[in-house]
Amino acid sequence: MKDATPDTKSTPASPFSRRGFFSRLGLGSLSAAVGAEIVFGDKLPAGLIPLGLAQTPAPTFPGKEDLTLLNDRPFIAEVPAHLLDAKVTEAQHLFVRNNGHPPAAEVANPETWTLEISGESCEKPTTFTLKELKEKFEHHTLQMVLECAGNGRSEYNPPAHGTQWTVGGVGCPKWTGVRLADVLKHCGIKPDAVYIGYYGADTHLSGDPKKDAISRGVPIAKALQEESLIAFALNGEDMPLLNGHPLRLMIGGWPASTCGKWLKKIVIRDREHDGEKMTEGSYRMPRYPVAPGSKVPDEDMVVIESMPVKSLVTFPKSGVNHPIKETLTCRGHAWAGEAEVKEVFVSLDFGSTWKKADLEAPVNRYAWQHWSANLTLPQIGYYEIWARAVDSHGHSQPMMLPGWNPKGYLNNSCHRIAIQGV
Ligand SMILES: Nc1nc2c(c(=O)[nH]1)N[C@H]1C(S)=C(S)[C@@H](COP(=O)(O)O)O[C@H]1N2
Ligand SMILES: [Mo]
Repeated sequence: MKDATPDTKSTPASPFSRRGFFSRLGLGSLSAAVGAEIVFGDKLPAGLIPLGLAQTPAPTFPGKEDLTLLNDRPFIAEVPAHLLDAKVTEAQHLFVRNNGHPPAAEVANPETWTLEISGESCEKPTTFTLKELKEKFEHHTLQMVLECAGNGRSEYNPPAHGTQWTVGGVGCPKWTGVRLADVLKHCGIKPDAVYIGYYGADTHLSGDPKKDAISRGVPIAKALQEESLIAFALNGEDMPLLNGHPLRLMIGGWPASTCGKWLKKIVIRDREHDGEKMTEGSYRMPRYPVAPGSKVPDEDMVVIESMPVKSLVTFPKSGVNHPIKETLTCRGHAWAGEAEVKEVFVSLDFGSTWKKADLEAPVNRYAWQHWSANLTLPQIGYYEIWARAVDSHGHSQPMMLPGWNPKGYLNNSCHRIAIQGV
């Protein structure tokens, strides 16, 4: 189950947590972070976090101040569930998952940006300026969920290596761009095409220019779907630099790792794309259920396609008080990868009984759906609100964890929040 405590989570000191980040700093940097010299700093036990730091906001990024930092280099930050309450996720509340270092702002310049389409299965390799792309092809706007396949990873046990996401590696803004299909068809798709792969302008953490931070892709049929976009705007404006400005891929219902940011090149491949993080278990699940902690041979790990059914309680905020015997209208969103959400249920009694929530249709395919339900707290005390969505194939979110997997992907267990009846 997801974290039921208020959103200021404090996980054990993993190398990915804020605590882990501070414990790696030297005394000088610690003093700088506290804002004053630590007078008896030489006596500070190794790993002890000065209390003063508790008041210091985590280092963050302009425009992303409300996010919770999960890692500093590369910058990775998630959003507390209650800040995802808006139907359309605001740019400042969209999570960030970087695998490398983003390009400098001067490099991510729409005036000089180009996109190359090439690859062994491309008939007419072409390089477009951003202006040409925008002029040549029709614009489309769609609201689509972007969710990291590792969202929810922090709950798996034994722990899976990687960013320790709780619930906030997801968002659903409006994306505007040109259809990937229109651009690929313009450049000619050879009959032997099976996959596309992307390359971005970010740099590998090692600084080695020959290495890519990430270079993933999707089968050609998915690339040609009408919802697959090469996006240049988020909610009608330039997207934040951290989310891929000036150009990114948006692939609906699949892991966000297929949505290449700072998009410089798309290759049409005659085989499954073999770029960075396509192979060796990355974004792959065992093809059969495995016991927690098992080692799974690479050949039994298959590429993740559709994301699973999932939901969030975005109102009220976890940890708040609510008067007893007064209606509490709770609400949130639900989404289901390639499928549609058919029903959402809420429970106030740890899953013994469930009440059906009102559920809206998606504004378009791959957008999340809004749900709401009226609850009443019968007496003073502690409660949890649990939400559970069911998709059009009849798949339900598990109340506890889904099957363990080596990389900790696809945790779609029910979201729960805490509430006090007063
Ligand atoms: N060029 C590039 N594209 C990328 C990444 C990256 O590190 N570099 N990260 C991927 C992953 S793993 C995720 S979850 C999403 C995150 O998108 P966001 O940072 O806009 O939320 O971008 C994907 N596209
Ligand atoms: Mo991701």
